[in-house]
Amino acid sequence: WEAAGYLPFSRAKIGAFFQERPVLKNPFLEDALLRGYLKRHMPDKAAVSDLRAFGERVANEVDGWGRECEVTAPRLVHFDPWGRRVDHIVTSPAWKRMKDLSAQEGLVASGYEGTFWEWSRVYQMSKLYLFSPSSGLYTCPLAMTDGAAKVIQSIGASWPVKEALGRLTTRQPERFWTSGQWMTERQGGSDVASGTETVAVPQTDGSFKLHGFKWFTSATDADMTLTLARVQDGTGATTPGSRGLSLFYAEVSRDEDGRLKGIEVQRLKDKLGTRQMPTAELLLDGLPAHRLSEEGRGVASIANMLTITRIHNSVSAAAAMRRVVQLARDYATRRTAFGKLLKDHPLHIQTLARMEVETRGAFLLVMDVCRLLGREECGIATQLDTHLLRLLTPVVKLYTAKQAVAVVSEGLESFGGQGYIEDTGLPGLLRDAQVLSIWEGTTNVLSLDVLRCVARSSGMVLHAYFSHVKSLLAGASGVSSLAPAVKAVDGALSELEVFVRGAATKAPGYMELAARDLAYSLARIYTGALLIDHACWIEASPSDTYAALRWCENDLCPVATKQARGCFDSGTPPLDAALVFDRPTQ
Ligand code: UCC
Ligand code: FAD
Repeated sequence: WEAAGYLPFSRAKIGAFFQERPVLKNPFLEDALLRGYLKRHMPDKAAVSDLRAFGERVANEVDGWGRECEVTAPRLVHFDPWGRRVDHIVTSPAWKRMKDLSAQEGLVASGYEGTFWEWSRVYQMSKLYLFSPSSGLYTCPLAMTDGAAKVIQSIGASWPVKEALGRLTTRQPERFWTSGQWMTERQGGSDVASGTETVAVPQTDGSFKLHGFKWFTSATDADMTLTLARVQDGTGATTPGSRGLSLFYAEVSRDEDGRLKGIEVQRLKDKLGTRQMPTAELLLDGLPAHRLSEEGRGVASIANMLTITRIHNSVSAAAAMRRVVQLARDYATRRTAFGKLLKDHPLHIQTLARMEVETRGAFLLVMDVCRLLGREECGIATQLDTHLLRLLTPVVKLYTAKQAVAVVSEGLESFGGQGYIEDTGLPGLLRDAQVLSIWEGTTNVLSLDVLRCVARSSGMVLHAYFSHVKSLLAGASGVSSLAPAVKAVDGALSELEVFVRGAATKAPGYMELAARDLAYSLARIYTGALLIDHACWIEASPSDTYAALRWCENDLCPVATKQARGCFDSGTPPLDAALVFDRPTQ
């Protein structure tokens, strides 16, 4: 009976078929555009072989740690067993391994070593792009660490931050420090100028003690932080608004009893995503700090950090898209429906191709901003480069964040029901994408930043934009296969020029309403030009041309389309408000 399998109490049979999981292969080798881009712009053998080796490590080792970070979320221990307050944030062993790996692989350091000269940032960000979706969100502390290093470097590293700069940019794990970026308070994260209540009380030795409440502080296990506060005068008064804000440096350390010096961790946030990483509310209660900026120059001084973290955000957005496309592509070769593999269903492949076009566009836009950053840091940026970097930083951040949510969401659907199942690891990709448009400046706040930077440059920034897009298009003249794409970008650029010329005559509220569509137009037109430019490369593939053509089928200048429909006219806001607050009359 037993041998024949007729045992009355044998294990229930659950069928012989099991779905195959999508397999993560070396993300560097799998990425035709990344490899093509690097071959075209920095064909340095050392960089390429390092990225290939790192890609192997990501697929075979790091991705598992990332998963461990997700399932072993950080927790806060307020008290030790004997009742003493310790505020200890307990993170997973995998999270700690990520820190060591980040130092060893130079994920921050390589941005400062200058090994690849003006391409050092492209190299560093390419590595982060491979790392990000497997990093368990360790890219978040790395972004802030990079941003802090940039601020310290630009201010001039003297005591006490000289040592910190060395630690932020070292490759030695035992010396490596990460930094926080504590800007958001309960009254406001976008409107930092009105929202900051934290005060800095001067000490006799020239240092300060900070008192306030920081409402969101990510990767709070950091070793140091940059933060904003208002210096109190002798009477205890402070200056309101942006002019009252100064930038401070503080180390996160403990006293002999193991208590955090000048900090109480109120609680950890219970978040939709980014669960791998602790985000805390902090009471600053006499946190020892040093003022880094001149008094009242806090926002302007932390702007360098914002530039870097916003670029990191964009790298992570493009990386999330690339990862979901790679997995979906692999799955399409394994899963059968209606008698054939998904890869043989043209409608499914059309869906993946659309995701691929978005991913390619995002990648080229992000890398172009990294290229500009690298040029600026090597001191070889032209005026045009500098203007473009300032304009495109908020543009790339806001646009790629939205793309990432859309592409990753579509990507989850391509796995059918399995895309919704937690222990596949796939839903976390979507949850983590959702934050990209919120932190480091929301879409609207960054759209307004674009307007401000355009207004403050007296047209110079837009002039740089128009000339650069035209020069990219000029390189494609005579390439017949790209002609429809060139025509579309050229046409959209003319529409944008008309819109911008007319803007001077409009009431201030008009441009505010147009801000988001203007930012989207800047992103889509520029990306179209980059895709065309890449497709003109002598070694470009037919798919590079096809991607450019497909991208340019979209509405590249939504600000002109919406303007023609009267969307920004003065009659619109009351109608919008009436619609939003529409209620039954009785
Ligand atoms: O959210 C956070 C997340 C931490 C996790 C990091 C993850 C990174 C990616 C990881 C990937 C996985 S940290 C908090 C981030 N918070 C924000 O981003 C704040 C959003 N709000 C804004 O950006 C606002 O526009 C403000 C706060 C900058 C507005 O402040 P003000 O004071 O009203 O701004 P003003 O008057 O426009 O600017 C004051 C000065 C001016 O310089 P001066 O005085 O010389 O004319 C501006 O030109 O600051 C300068 N400035 C800038 N400069 C302002 N913004 C910029 C900028 N973006 N670039 C250069
Ligand atoms: P609000 O400013 O209240 O915005 C609410 C809405 O209003 C948004 O949709 C916004 O776009 C819109 N809005 C605001 N102003 C305007 C305007 N003028 N015109 C049109 N629309 C407008 N902050 C830190 O400092 N450090 C951190 O480490 C950190 N980590 C974070 C981690 C996570 C997971 C999250 C979710 C947030 C984190 N933040 C951090 C905070 C983050 O930077 C802020 O939440 C963000 O900047 C938005 O600020 P807010 O929450 O006050 O939203």
